[in-house]
Amino acid sequence: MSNLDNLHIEMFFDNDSATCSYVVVDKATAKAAVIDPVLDYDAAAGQVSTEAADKILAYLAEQGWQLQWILETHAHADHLSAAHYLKQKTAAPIAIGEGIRKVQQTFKMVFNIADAELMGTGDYFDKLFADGETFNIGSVTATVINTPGHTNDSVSYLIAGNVFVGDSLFMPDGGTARCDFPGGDAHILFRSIQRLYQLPAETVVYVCHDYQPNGRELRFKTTIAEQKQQNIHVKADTFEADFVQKRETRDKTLAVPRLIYPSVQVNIRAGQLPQAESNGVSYVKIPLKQV
Ligand SMILES: N[C@@H](CCC(=O)N[C@@H](CS)C(=O)NCC(=O)O)C(=O)O
Ligand SMILES: [Fe+2]
Repeated sequence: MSNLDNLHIEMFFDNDSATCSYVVVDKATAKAAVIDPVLDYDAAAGQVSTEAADKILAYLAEQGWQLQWILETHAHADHLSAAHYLKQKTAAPIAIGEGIRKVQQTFKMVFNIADAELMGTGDYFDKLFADGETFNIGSVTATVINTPGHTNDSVSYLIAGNVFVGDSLFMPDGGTARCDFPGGDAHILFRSIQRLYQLPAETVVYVCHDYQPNGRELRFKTTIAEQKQQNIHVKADTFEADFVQKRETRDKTLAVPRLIYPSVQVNIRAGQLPQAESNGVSYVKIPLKQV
């Protein structure tokens, strides 16, 4: 049997943040990876909970599959990651692109985090992937493609003819992700998308968010060919300058994500809550700005 026949992909949707998390399994060896797992968070109450991650754990247990990797496509700014929780439960390592160092350093400054808690060297993560690095999910080879632009650390995972692009591309009618977070750059995103567009036309693209434009049904899976023909921001023949203008114009209209502060502070720590203070309680900070 080829790698492709052995592979099973299951999507788990988080309604609150419109996030698509994935379980990718090599059925031949029963080894699995989870991509972009979500930790539930009630912002008003400051309550973290694990329903979404527990669903993934229950699914893996039911199927008899063993978690080998916890993969992040980037440090998300709109939801908390369940990576640390899943690592506690399964002992699987947490991996992300090596650009996380830059992201940690940026937000270490923004949130004034002490060296003792966060160095900005990729600490908290078990594995930092370089561009082109390969790793195994059971007997299936996965390749890391650096796709920065939405964030400095954005990567895509190419797994046996399937590519998990994080937020570098949405479904064709959703276009692309914003590039206005610290470290974001529309020029760089355009070049990352050109790299993805070099993949074979039939490569299946799995997105990390679907905001269901115009109220259509949920979609999370397309192909490189379909993206090149139909993506509303970047088609095969789109010029970089035109994309950048469209992206930057749209970014000026977007509100700050609702969960950006808690998300970033937790996710640069691989889903771990900030160190508890002397009373045993963890806090997230909000840097206040005055006009
Ligand atoms: N309304 C959402 C927005 C989340 C958001 O900004 N998502 C990013 C990806 S992390 C994005 O690129 N959105 C594109 C868009 O809204 O056009 C929230 O508050 O969480
Ligand atoms: Fe994102």
